Amino acid sequence: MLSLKLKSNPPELDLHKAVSDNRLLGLWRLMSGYRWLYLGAAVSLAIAATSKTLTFMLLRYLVDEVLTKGRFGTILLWVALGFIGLALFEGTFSFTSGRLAAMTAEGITRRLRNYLYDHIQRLSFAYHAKMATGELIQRSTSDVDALRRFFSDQAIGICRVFLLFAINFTALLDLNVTLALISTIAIPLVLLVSLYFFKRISKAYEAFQEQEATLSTTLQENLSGVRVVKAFARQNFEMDKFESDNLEKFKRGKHLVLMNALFWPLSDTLCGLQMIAGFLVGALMAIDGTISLGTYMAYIGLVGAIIFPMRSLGRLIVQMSTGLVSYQRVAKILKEEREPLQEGNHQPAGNVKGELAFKNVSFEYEADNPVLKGVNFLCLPGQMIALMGSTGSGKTSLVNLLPRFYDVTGGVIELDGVDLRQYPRRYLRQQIGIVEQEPFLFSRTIRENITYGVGRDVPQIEIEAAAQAAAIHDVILSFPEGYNTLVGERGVTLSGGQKQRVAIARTLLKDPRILILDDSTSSVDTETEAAIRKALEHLMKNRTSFVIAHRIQSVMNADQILVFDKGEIVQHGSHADLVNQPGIYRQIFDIQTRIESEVEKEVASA
Ligand code: DCP
Ligand code: MG
Repeated sequence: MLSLKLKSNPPELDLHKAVSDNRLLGLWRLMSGYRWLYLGAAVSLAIAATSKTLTFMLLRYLVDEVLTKGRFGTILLWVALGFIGLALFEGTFSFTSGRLAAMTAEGITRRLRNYLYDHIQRLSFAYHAKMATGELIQRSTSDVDALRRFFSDQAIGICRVFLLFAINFTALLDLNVTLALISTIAIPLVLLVSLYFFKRISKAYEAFQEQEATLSTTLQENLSGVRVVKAFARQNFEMDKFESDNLEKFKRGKHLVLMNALFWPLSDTLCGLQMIAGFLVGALMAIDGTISLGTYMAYIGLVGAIIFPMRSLGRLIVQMSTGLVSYQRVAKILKEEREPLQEGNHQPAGNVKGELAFKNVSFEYEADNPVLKGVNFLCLPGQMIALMGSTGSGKTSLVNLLPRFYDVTGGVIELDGVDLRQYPRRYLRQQIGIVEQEPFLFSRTIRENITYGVGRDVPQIEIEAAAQAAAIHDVILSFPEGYNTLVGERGVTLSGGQKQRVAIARTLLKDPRILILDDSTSSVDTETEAAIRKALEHLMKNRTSFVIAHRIQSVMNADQILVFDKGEIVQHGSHADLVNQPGIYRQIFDIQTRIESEVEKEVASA
């Protein structure tokens, strides 16, 4: 039964609901499904501890009742067997207890890790925009590991402390009441010292973890931004920054170690003094005959057994602070609301038609800092809308409203006459395809990257058709392993234009009704641009398309061109309309044609 349970997956638990501001309650809930197992660990521990204590009691019996009274013979054999039996019991059950505690801890953290991974990818865009990746990684690795230690060592350790204390104190009382009380006199003192350090070490550990998160963010950003670092030859600057973060971590680590270094000898000294006092009193009592020799010998063993938990109690209380801090840090993520994917009552059976109406739309990331203001336009199904405008004018923000990465803060966007907010996000996102300027490809095969969003087995013919339409098929075939070539770290590195075309193939396969192309052709050479433009024309056919571009050539064929400035539409019309009126569009047109004709002239003269 036990092994069955262990092999299967961890029991389901909605950790978002189970999270609590009360850390102990939260940890208790985290154990759901594992409490019996943990109880098993505690019971095994109790058996092991009792066996150990009984060994000392048996020792007293041996000295006082057998040896002193000169009773040899079979009784001696029984006593010997008793010692062996108790030793076996102690060994077996303390092993079992450790195993069960470790299994509980592994199970709980495995479930927690899986849940966190899933939870994090379901949080909103806004959350990911403000939360550093390194911080999230730190919390789902190092902090989760601290929680594992909490369950496998610390919580069961506390349990052990109380068990050992209760059992051995009972045994001590049985030996001699005065002696028992004298041997535990320092306990309140040790507790006080522990509590004093608990708070300080908690704080020091929290500061340390925070700094470690900062450091891993720095590292992670430096690695993903390594091109920029190299291109700007900023290695020294980055090194200095890392060094100063690292120094700060070192300082905080030093403080943490100092706190521990102060606490442990202090509590050890208290415990040591306590032990010596006990031995002295015990010896005096044995000399003047108040207690027997056997009692004194058992007492010496038991004192060790009762001082040990006292010593570890302090340590455990202090170490537990790390588990509690880590719980708090993980709970902060668990507490975040997920982005609802299904919410919304308008879900047409088939695809949308793709008519979009922006009615006085405004949007802000932060209160009182509008990024879009009073945006009005109507886009008919299948039309191509081009967005132009200086950087930061709100183009990306506008298209991010369509898949509801963010929701409008004023006005309304209607899709086929229905408020966008009535559509479930999941459905909307199935209807919309996005090709970003620097598309992200996974470190998987090209085939997996192309079929990423489809969610079914796609026949090779379909994949190749999409790749052909995206003008990337021939490139893929030129790789030794064709469609099975790995992309990224362990495989081929694709150029920006190639990546884009893989992304276009990916979007073609998805076959969305609405298409968003963000800056898709601004960063490639003319030949690639021609190939991409052809691929894009293919992609845009019969779909409502939003194209963000900087080149006039990319937007000339659009049904409507919207020119943005500071979040407002300042010009709106077809290429023919806009080129004939004064304004930003005409200026861009003039500049670009002038540059082009100059380039042509130079090429001709060369
Ligand atoms: N902004 C923000 N928070 C975000 C994203 C953007 O506060 N998560 C701000 C930065 C800009 C404004 O919103 O001031 C508009 O940003 P956009 O990304 O929408 O701008 P564009 O896409 O028009 O600029 P570019 O052409 O550079 O892509
Ligand atoms: Mg943008």
